[in-house]
Order: sequence, then structure tokens, then C-alpha cells
Amino acid sequence: AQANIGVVGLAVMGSNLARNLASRGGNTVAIFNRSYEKTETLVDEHPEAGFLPAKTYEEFAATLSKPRTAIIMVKAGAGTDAVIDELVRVFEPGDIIVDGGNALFTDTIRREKAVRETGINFVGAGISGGEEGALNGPSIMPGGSDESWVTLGPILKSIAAVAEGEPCVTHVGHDGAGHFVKMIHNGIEYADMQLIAEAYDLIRKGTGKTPAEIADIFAEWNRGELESYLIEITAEVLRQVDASTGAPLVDVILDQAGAKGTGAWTVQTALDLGVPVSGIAEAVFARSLSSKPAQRAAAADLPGPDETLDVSDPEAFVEDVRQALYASKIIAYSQGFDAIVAGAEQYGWDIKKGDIAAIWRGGCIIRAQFLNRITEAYAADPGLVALVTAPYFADAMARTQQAWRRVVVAAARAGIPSPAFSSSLAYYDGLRADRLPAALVQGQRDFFGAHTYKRIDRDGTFHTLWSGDRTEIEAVDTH
Ligand code: NBP
Repeated sequence: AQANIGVVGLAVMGSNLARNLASRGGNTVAIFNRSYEKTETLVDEHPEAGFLPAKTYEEFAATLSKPRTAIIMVKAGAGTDAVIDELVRVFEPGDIIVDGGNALFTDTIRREKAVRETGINFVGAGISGGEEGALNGPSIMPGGSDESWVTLGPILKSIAAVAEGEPCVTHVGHDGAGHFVKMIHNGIEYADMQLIAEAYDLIRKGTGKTPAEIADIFAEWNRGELESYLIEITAEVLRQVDASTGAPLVDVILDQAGAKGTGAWTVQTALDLGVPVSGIAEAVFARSLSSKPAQRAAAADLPGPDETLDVSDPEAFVEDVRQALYASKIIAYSQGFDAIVAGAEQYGWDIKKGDIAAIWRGGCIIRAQFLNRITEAYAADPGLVALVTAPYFADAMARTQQAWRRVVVAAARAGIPSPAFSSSLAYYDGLRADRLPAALVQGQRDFFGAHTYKRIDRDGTFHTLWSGDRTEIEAVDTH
């Protein structure tokens, strides 16, 4: 028997993806793992899948029909490089190697270039949805060549999540485009989670409601425009009671958030591209701050405000927080799409923004009702300069911005940290400002570094002779 697809790496993600390929996709699946016990276990536990196990890379290659297609699901980094070397050794020109791990997109660009020289196709594919998604349908963001998409497309469509009848997979763009978009997805996920956490914190401190009561609020929000997987699971987490203490679980979990690095990658990349992804950055920094127990302990006695959050009308306050959350969330997505646009320009990818929003509607962690609105916005105007300015989102800002301001003011007065809410609002006000104090910054730069400036009233580049008689001269722009 021959397999039409293979999976290398049978830890939790790889095993689940292999089972999905067999059960939902109806594929014949060859499987390989560095240590053979994992392969044996998977075959034994899932006879229904009809897996074709291989003990060596040679056997794995011999089991696959041509063009051979294999998905790597191993620990990102050196493990991925090691597996690619082995597959290149046993595969032939025209075959396809897919990396489904969480690779940094620049690694994917490097690998694609190196593998292409052997005549083999290399596809970096972002796969989102965790273990559950891998088994029942993830959102898949493949890059790579058009040629590989011909073979790979139908296979990936057979295992992807389905949203409103459409499989949540599209050929994102060449080489590292898929892993780039997956990285931005994770960045947005960081922002979304932080915003939800800030909303919870403000409601709890402002109204004294219990986590279980706040769970009901989130469940209610999940029936409206905020409907999303993250809002849904937030209600579940808040409702959970700790078995050993009887306390709400959220109260016994140590308040130090971990991170695996994809949020930081997004921010580092955005800094390189010059894109202000401030909501995502604040979310990454908020996790970093939470995980500094020594600094937090040392600062615990620093003075705070005299007032506490005094909410006279809890229902109105909760509604304000809901609107602040929605407005901030729009900013986070708008910034994430700005980063996609800038990345596409920098790396020469033809990325269809509306299609990206469409494949995020199912399977992945940020799946949400409002992604349809994003797809519509880019369909109506493919050259949209900022998502937040599209009519639907501009209307949403008009509707929510006053509540958003009330929430940020209340949080600041009561000393409740809300970095993502407040930085998103500052970004929004920065975008819409008629004049920015960037003019003064330009003046400062010209003063100490002769960096020159432009004028609003005539063309050219200018410099003031700050250490001389302070007259202005026309300068040659060397910057
Ligand atoms: P792990 O990231 O824990 O990796 C374990 C697998 O890598 C095992 O199969 C292991 O083989 C194999 N491996 C390693 Br480590 N080094 C190897 C090498 N040099 N040669 C061959 N195989 C090697 O597995 P996972 O948690 O299933 O994640 C797989 C990928 O999916 C990762 O890139 C991860 O970042 C990504 N991921 C994505 C999501 C998501 O939501 N999208 C969630 C979790 C993970 P062994 O059994 O012989 O040690």
C-alpha cells in the first residue's frame, strides 16, 4: 500500500494531525517518529486510521506515492532542520516537505531557499488551534510555491476547520508568508487575551462581582458582537472552582503569565517594519511585568491613588467595559493587519487580507464572529489603508469611543493597570490627531543631531543653525 501523505513527529500535535488526515480527510497516512515507540503506540491505539508506520526515513519515503508529501510536526528549531536534512536525503525533485511547526518566518524563508535548490518543494505552514484543532480541524496558513499548493491544497482543505461551509485554509503567499501570518495571528491572540483580562479585572474591582458572576457576563457578551472562542473559554475559566480549596480557580492560579515567544516575535518584527502594534506589544509586556515577582514585591508599597473605583451604576459600567473591549479589539486587529500589509510589501508576498480574516473564522484561537466584517471591509476596498477606518469599524468606534474613554479614565484614577485598553486608545487618538507633537520631536532631532526637518508650507529639507545665529538654511537631506 502507498500513502498519499506522511507525518513526521508524533507528539501530541503530529499524532492528532495524522488522525485528522486519516479520519476527516480520508487520506492514507504514512507516519514516522524519531523514537519508534511513539509510532507503535499511535498504530496500536488507532487501528481505524490504517496508518502505514515507518521505522526509517528510507522506509517512510518508500511508503509515499509521488509526488511525496510529508508534514513535519516536531519541536521548532534544530529539530525541524534535522528532519528537513533527512527528508531531503530520501526525497526526490518535485516532492513536497511541509513544516507545520511554529517556525519563525525568517527561518522558513531560509529553509525554503535551501530546499528549493534540491528541486524539492518546501512549504512553511502555520497551523493554529492547538491539540483540539489538529484533531478536529485547525486553521491552516501555508506558504510555499504555487506548484506545491496544487498537490497540497486538496489535502489541507480535507483536514482544515470549516467556517460557514468554507475550509479555513488558503495559499497565503510564497516562502515564509504562511508562518508570518501565523505569527501575526498569535500576536493578535496575545492582545485579545490581555484585553479580556483587563475587562475582567475592571469589572471585578469596580463592581465586586464574583468570578462566577463575571463568567455570566462573558457568556452574555458571547451572544453579541464580541462572540469569539476566547470570550467563550474565559467564561469557562472564570466559572471553574478549585477542587482542593473551593475557591474560584482564577484566585488560586499564580498571577505570572508565561509565553512561548510568538508574541515577542510579532513585536520584534513590527519594530523592524516600523509598524506600531502597540496593543500587541502591551500584551507581551504585561506578561513580562507579571512575571517579575521581585520587582513587584519591591514596588508593592509605592503610593497609589486616594480613590478606589467607585461604580454607582454597575450595569452601565459593565456595558462601558464591553464597549472599551470591543474598541480596543478592533485596534488590535487593525494593527495586526497593518503588520501583514507591511510584511507583504517588505517580502514581496501577495497576501489577500480578506482571505486571511476568512480562514481565521474557524479552527484557530482568535476565531470570532467579527472576522466576517474584516473580510467584508477588504472586499469592499482591497487597498484599505487602516482597518479601523473602514465604514463598519469607523461606525463601531463612533459608537464605543466615549465609553472607552470613561473606562480608561476610571482605571487611571483608581490605579488599576489597563495597559492594552489605554495604549489602544492613545493609538486611536494619535491616528486621528490633526497635529502631532512629532513636529517638536523633529525640532529636537534637528537641534542635537542636525537631522533636518520638512516644512508644512514649502518643499525641501531644512536645518536651523542652532549653535549659530539660529537662521534656517535649506539642507541636503542625507537621512
Ligand atoms: P514538541 O514540540 O514537543 O516536539 C516533540 C516532537 O519532536 C517529537 O516527535 C520528537 O521526537 C520530535 N523531535 C525533536 Br524534539 N527533535 C527531533 C529531531 N532532532 N529529529 C526528529 N524529531 C525530533 O511536539 P508538539 O507539542 O506536538 O508540537 C509540534 C509542533 O507544533 C511544534 O513546532 C510546536 O511549536 C507546534 N505546536 C503548535 C500548536 C498550535 O496550537 N498550533 C500547539 C502546540 C505545538 P521524539 O519523540 O523522538 O523525541
